[in-house]
Parts: sequence; structure tokens; C-alpha cells
Amino acid sequence: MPIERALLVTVKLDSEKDNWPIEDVASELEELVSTCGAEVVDNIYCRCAKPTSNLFIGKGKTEELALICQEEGIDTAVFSCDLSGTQQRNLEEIIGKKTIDRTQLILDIFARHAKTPEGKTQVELAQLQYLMPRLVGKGIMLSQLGGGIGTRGPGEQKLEVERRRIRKRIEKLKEDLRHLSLHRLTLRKKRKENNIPSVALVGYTNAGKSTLLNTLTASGQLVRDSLFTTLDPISRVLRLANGENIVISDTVGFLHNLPHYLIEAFKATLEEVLEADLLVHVLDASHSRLYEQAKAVSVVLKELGIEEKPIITALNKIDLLDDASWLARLTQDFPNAVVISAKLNQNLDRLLHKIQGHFQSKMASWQGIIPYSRTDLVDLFYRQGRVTEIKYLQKGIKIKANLPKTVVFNLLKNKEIIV
Ligand SMILES: Nc1nc2c(ncn2[C@@H]2O[C@H](COP(=O)(O)OP(=O)(O)OP(=O)(O)O)[C@@H](O)[C@H]2O)c(=O)[nH]1
Ligand SMILES: [Mg+2]
Repeated sequence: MPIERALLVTVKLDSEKDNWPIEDVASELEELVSTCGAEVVDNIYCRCAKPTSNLFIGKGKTEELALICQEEGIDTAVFSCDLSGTQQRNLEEIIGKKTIDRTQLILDIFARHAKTPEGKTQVELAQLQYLMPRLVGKGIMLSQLGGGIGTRGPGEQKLEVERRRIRKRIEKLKEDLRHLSLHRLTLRKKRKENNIPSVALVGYTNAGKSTLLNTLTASGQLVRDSLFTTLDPISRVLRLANGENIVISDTVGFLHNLPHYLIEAFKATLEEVLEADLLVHVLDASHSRLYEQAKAVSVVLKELGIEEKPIITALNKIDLLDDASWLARLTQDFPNAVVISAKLNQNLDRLLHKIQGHFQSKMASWQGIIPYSRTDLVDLFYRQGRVTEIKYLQKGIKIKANLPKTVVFNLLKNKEIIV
């Protein structure tokens, strides 16, 4: 099959307040298109004050695009903005070629990369949710005018049947996701009972999260130099130097201007992130848009309502840095970050040390004597901390342990216990 030839249309509205220059939006769009396996033939910039409801961009500009498509043998026009169904159809009519927007592009990549049933279910759900509002036809417009003779053609009926079918399918997919999520909830509950701390790797797509998980746990997770390689949540247990276990999870990468409902659709995948005790933000230190990417990640974390979670920043891919001043600037701007190379296993011990330090600061050593009527507490100590000494005396069970500070605090208030 010949390679699809794409024309990119990067649109920047005057009202957009983000700090992404149009060139950066364009080059990211280019990366997304290349990830889909298409060839980027040309990239047209389009600045406008306000989107129009029928075409998004101006009519003159659209006709110009039509001409370029003809001259350059383009198969597909890809817009960097989100288009409504009407805009997309109108643009397609004038341009005369398949016209898609950035969300469709992302969905296409997601569909290619989803491997597990859960990943696939989420992608299908997002695709259908994208499609639903775009299923508008002439028949519907007429029926909204009050119906009447000749307004209920077979076209409308077909559309209505289709819409009903999709709605049913959406419900079914949501139900499937609820089941899968329940299963993970049970696993997480078990972990929580055993007090295994959880760490989630977050970061911009392609920052090196999966590589980091692999190097840390030698787990063979798929790594590729393309966007959104990971779509399914993967968790592994890792033993720290102090003998404590933690669960570390890899997940879907973030992106600038990620459409809101895509985040919604991927909430199940992001559950590990939502529930994690600690986040490790992996940044690609060699990327020219590092600062914008870091900001985009903060925006997504905020949108997920977890911007307050403790976070350790890891500046990754330092093996690719040959400019010392760039590294100096980064370490100044991210003073608490650990500088690593996930691929070459550089400084990962420092990162682990930092993770360990974080959890240790939540623990305290405790010793005391528990009455025999409260052996449930001994169980709790084993589950939630580390018991270093246990002796069965006549007056009770003498215990030395490393316990979460919250547990120690409650013990201090307990009159049955001899400290
Ligand atoms: N040179 C170098 N390359 C790295 C390093 N870490 C990751 N990479 C490369 O960066 C690319 C992306 O790595 P992944 O681990 O798949 O990135 P990710 O963050 O999981 O990406 P998504 O799953 O797409 O969000 C791969 O080609 C890796 O080999 C590093 O420390 N140094
Ligand atoms: Mg990955």
C-alpha cells in the first residue's frame, strides 16, 4: 500500500493563551502523523482571530488548501485543532480530500497501540464518544424543524438506528470497564492492606517512563521511539535497598492539549496514578520543548485533581546531553530533580534512594508491650510496617517495629499499651 501523503494545517487562534509557539504545535503534530505511518508533505500555518462555525478557518484559506492538496498529491489534510462534525464535513467538501483533526489522529494511534482487552475497550469507547456528536444528517435537521410529510426519510431512520446501536455499545463498554476497574480495585485494596506503597510514573509521551520501569524491574515492557507506546497500566513490585517493597506503575503518556474526554475515557488506565502514594515525573531532558512538556503534564495532573500529590522529578535521557549549560539551567530550574538515564541505568540508585527517603519519612520506630487481648494489633504491625523484634512476655507481647507515623500516633493514645 502506498504511504499516505499528509498535509498538516497548524491553526493558532489569537485567543489561545498557552505558551506553545505555532512552530512547536506544528512539529508535535508532525510527530503524531509520523507515528501513524503517514508522510508529511507540507505544513501550512494558519493564524486566525476566531474560529468560524462552518469551517473553523476562513473560506479563502480553505480554497488555498484545496489547491495545495491538488498540486502536491495529498491524500489527507490533518488539522491541529479540534473540529466539529459540521466543520469537518464542510472542509472536506471544499478541500476534496479526507480531513481529520488532532483528536482523530490521537485516537488512531491509541487504536494501534492498545494491546490488552482493557486498553482496547477504552479506545473503542473514546472512538464512539468522538463519533456520536458527529453523526448528524440532513434528516435530523429536518425532524428538528417539526417533522411532517417527507421529512422522515430512510436516511434519518438509518442514522437513528445507528445512533441507538452506538449508544448501546457505549453502555456495554462502560460496563466492561467498570468490571475491569473493580478487579484492579481488589488488587489495590490488598496492596493497601499490606501497606505496600505505590509509585506511579507520569510524564509526557516518549519521555522514557517504560524504559525506566524496565531498567528498574527488568520487566521487558514495550519501549519505542514513538508517541503513546504504552496504553495499558502495568505495575511491578520493586524491592528497595532497605528491604521494603513498593509497587511501581507505568501508564499512558500525557500530551499538550489532551482533549478532556480522552482523559475521561482513560481514567481507568490512570487509576494507578490517581491512587498512587507518590508520583515520579519523568521528563525528557534532551527535548527542546521540555519546559512546555513539563507544564502540559502539570495541567493534566490538575485536571485529574492530583496536583497536590507528592512528586519526585526525574530528568531523563541525560546521556543525550552534550551542552553543559543546558544541564546547568535544568538543574537550576528543577532543583530537587534527580538527573538520570533510564536507558543506560545512570543514577537510578539515586532515584530509588529518594523514593525510599520519601516513604521512610512517613515511618517511625516504635516499641511497646501489647496485651494478649490485642493480637489484632500485631497483625496490623506486620501488614503496615516492619516488625524487627517480638517477645512473648508474661505481661504481654513486647514489640519493636517500624510503623507508619499515623499508626504510632494512634498507639500513643491507646491506654491498653505499655510504652
Ligand atoms: N538515549 C536515551 N534514550 C532513552 C532514555 N530513556 C528512554 N529512551 C528512549 O526514548 C524512547 C521512548 O521511551 P519509552 O520508554 O517508550 O517512553 P514512554 O515515556 O514510555 O513513552 P509512551 O509510552 O509513548 O508515553 C525510546 O526510544 C527509548 O529507547 C534514556 O535515558 N536515554
Ligand atoms: Mg511507555
